[in-house]
Amino acid sequence: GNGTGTGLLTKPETKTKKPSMYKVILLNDDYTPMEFVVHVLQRFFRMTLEEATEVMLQVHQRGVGICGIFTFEVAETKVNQVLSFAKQHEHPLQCTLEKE
Ligand code: TYC
Repeated sequence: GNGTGTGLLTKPETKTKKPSMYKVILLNDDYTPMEFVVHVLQRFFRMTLEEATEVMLQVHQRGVGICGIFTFEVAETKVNQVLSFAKQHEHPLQCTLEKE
């Protein structure tokens, strides 16, 4: 149908399906420097300094924060990039996926 509810016969739509979306969640800890978290948010989530600072403070104050919402493959890649980068710099920063 064409979604107008007229009851007119229309060509069936091509079967498309919205992909499930996943939140990338950043977790607070007591050791990772605030500036490092801000840098991670700018580098991997393309945030401005202002946006990154806001998300970092949210995580610092509330324990968790959302970095962004992506398809599974992109979200999984972002999580791996953050964990790898944190490990390289010997920070315990944790990051995970959550189905929306
Ligand atoms: N709580 C950390 C500190 O006081 C800062 C921090 C913020 C760490 C966000 C992790 O995801 C995080 N240095």
